[in-house]
Amino acid sequence: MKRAFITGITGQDGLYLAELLLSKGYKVFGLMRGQNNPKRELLERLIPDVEILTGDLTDLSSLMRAMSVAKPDEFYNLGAISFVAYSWENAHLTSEVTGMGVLNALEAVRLHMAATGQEVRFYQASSSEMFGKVQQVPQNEDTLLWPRSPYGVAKVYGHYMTINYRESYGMHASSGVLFNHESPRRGPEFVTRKVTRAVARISLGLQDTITLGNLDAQRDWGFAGDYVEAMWLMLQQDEPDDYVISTGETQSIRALLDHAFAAVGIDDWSSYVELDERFMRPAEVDLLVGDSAKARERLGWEPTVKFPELIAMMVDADLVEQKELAGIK
Ligand code: NDP
Ligand code: GDR
Repeated sequence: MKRAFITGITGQDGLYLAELLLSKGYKVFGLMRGQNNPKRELLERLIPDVEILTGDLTDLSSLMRAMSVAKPDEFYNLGAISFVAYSWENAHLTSEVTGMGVLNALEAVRLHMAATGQEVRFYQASSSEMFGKVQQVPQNEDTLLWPRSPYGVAKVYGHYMTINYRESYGMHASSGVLFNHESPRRGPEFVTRKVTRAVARISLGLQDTITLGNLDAQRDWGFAGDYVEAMWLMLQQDEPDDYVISTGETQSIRALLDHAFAAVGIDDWSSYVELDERFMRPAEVDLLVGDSAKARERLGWEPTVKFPELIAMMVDADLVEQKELAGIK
């Protein structure tokens, strides 16, 4: 039985990845931070087969302790402060967790391998946010990195540190440069879920409007369930490498609003949407569209869910959740 260790187990991707690995017969361990993490209950209810180990990416000794219990064949480093807007307000903390946390994870793996002789394959959750200022469209593995947020800068550090450990120590360390991916499990602070949840509430008469920032930004949005499959595929290759994972199609926030409101039968959303400077960013990433030809060729990976289907899936799930919360039959 293969063993996997996942940091960020309580996040969107951690949940999907744990389900995928369990379905493949893995024994799965997940790192959970905090003394009384409110997400523990959700994790235990959704995926009771995951063994939870406590620790924090900023605490190397906690990672080493977790490694000595999990003894994983595969280490997926998904833990991060992942909300870009928050990273300006907490730049130092973001650098510690999202940047230096990768170094701690790599060190925990390297030291465990040296002490036990066990081979551990490593996955780093890199991000299209590293491309930042638009240099080239579509973006691929060779595109110049020009991050535009403290989060993006921290991810660049983690990305190059992963490459460095591969080159310095011969580690099987791969970095997935994943473009935005969403699902009904997406955190409500991210724009897709913020919109699908608000649209569900507006259609049920529970809310009047939604307040947003920049409606012109464009993102290459895919389905999280597809993207965790790519993570696993990377660690099944003989050689470690870096891969862009994307759909190759981009949509604006306006298009997101079109699809989400259409899902509840509203064609003209203008009276429901308000704009507020508070949701504008000090530096924006204007256009993301990925070229995942390398992953398609070498990993045989393909996205299966198109954008309209993804947004409809999220609105449907939010309708169910909001009805339940409001006691609507
Ligand atoms: P989420 O924000 O949903 O999950 C982040 C996870 O990181 C949570 O489990 C959180 O735990 C954990 N975490 C936060 N701080 C720490 C810490 N100090 N020590 C240990 N764990 C910590 O992110 P996603 O699931 O969406 O993304 C997974 C990874 O992929 C992240 O690294 C993200 O930056 C990256 N990524 C995501 C993309 C996307 O579109 N979703 C695209 C590209 C990259 P807690 O429950 O305690 O808060
Ligand atoms: P992003 O996702 O920054 O791309 O990072 P997010 O959904 O937060 O923003 C996408 C775009 O929408 C614009 N926007 C708003 N965003 C939010 N959150 N709230 C708003 O009200 C709003 N109005 C407009 C933003 O300006 C932006 O252009 C996500 C995260 O998952 C990262 O961890 C990951 O690395 C990248 O995707 C790839």
